[in-house]
Amino acid sequence: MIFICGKYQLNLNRPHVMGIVNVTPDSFSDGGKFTSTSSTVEHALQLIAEGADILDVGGESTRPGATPVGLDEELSRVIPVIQALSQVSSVPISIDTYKPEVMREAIAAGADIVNDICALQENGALEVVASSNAGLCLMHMQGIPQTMQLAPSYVNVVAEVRQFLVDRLNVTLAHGIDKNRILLDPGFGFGKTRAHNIALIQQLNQLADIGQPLLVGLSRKALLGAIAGGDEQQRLYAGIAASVISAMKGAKIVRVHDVKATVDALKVVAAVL
Ligand code: 8Y4
Repeated sequence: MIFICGKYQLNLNRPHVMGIVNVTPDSFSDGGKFTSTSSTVEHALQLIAEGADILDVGGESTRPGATPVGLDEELSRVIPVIQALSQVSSVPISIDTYKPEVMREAIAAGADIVNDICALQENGALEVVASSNAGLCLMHMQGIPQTMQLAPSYVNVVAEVRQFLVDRLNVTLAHGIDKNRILLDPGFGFGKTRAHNIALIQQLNQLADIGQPLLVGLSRKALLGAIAGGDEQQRLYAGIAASVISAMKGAKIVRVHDVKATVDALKVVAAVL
């Protein structure tokens, strides 16, 4: 399976690792944009050295209950990082945003992939991606981040997530975006209970059979804490299990904080697959 994104072509015949690059105000620096940009770029280069195949740059937290950040603040966080990083990165850069203005400026600054938790449902988002050569990840979410974990509800979570992804894939294809530019993602933790998340992992093959490469994100998420215990910093081993199981069940890309450990674990998976 091939994934075309910007100037890159990834051969997804082994599991790939997307490293998470959070761009949030740096409490250790003087608060200046330059210091936070350079320390973020350094962290991103460290993730490449650890074996990351893709970097995912995000300026707004979308974890349950997080408050949204304004457009100008998001732009001022991520654009300088993408500009600097794209000069020195040897791997594709993804922009984690649902805002079409951020997508457009990030692509102009050198981003190769749009990672959209809203699956291009914001007005104008489809057009921005269609008028570029960027790759794209379409993710499922029930509700909105502020309230999505209050009462997630499905009759058949796997069938409903699958239908949503097929529908968004078809809309995207109808806008002229080539199918080898599109990744699909069940959106673990985005309006899903523990039982919903586990059903989706168990039946990940039903999503893989849509025929598009799957990206999954389970790194440090509450599901892992609910299963194995521990706070966010104590979920590494549970996260490795989740990445390994996902890759064995057909996920082509895993989005993680802990790149080195995940790269090693997925080398074992690749040797077996
Ligand atoms: C601790 C650390 C607890 C992080 C929760 C979190 C996904 C994603 C996110 C995903 C895709 C997160 C931007 C949520 N998750 N994009 N983004 N797939 N494609 N929470 O699963 O990491 S942010």
